Amino acid sequence: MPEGTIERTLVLVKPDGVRRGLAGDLLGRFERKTLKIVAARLLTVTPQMAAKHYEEHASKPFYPGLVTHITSGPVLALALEGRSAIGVVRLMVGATNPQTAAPGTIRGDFGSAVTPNLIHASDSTASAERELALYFGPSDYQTYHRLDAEFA
Ligand code: D4T
Repeated sequence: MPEGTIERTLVLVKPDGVRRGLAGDLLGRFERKTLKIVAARLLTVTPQMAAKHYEEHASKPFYPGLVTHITSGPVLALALEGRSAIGVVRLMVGATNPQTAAPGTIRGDFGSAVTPNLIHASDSTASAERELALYFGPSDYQTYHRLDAEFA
């Protein structure tokens, strides 16, 4: 089985996750999985950022509610690095609808509604590049060694 290349992905703990006090628990899951935090920021997403972030959904009926939710309070933005990080994080996050997300996934364990579904994670290399650039500049990234990760 190939080990997978080192990738970076964007995770947002959405306002419902921050308001519920789950930011630390969710970040801890990624750290324990040996994903490395290479940038982090607590911020409130502006309507302009939300429009860019969710541009692919602009024509969908749920778009206004999605933008209202993501701008409703602070999010914890994380850039995570690791082998096949994009796919690994998507697996850990689970299906979009928490009611059908598998137990053991973040949405399966903690969620109950589809708009406040706790967390966002990039779904492809192209999305990760585009989304990371919305939240982080080049000087936000840190370089260090994780003691427990074989790639660190
Ligand atoms: P994100 O992009 O937030 O990681 O979610 P997913 O990749 O799992 O799901 P998505 O792009 O299809 O949806 C983006 C975002 O829209 C919300 N949503 C989605 C909603 O409020 N109502 C809906 O019916 C759907 C399909 C939740 C996630």
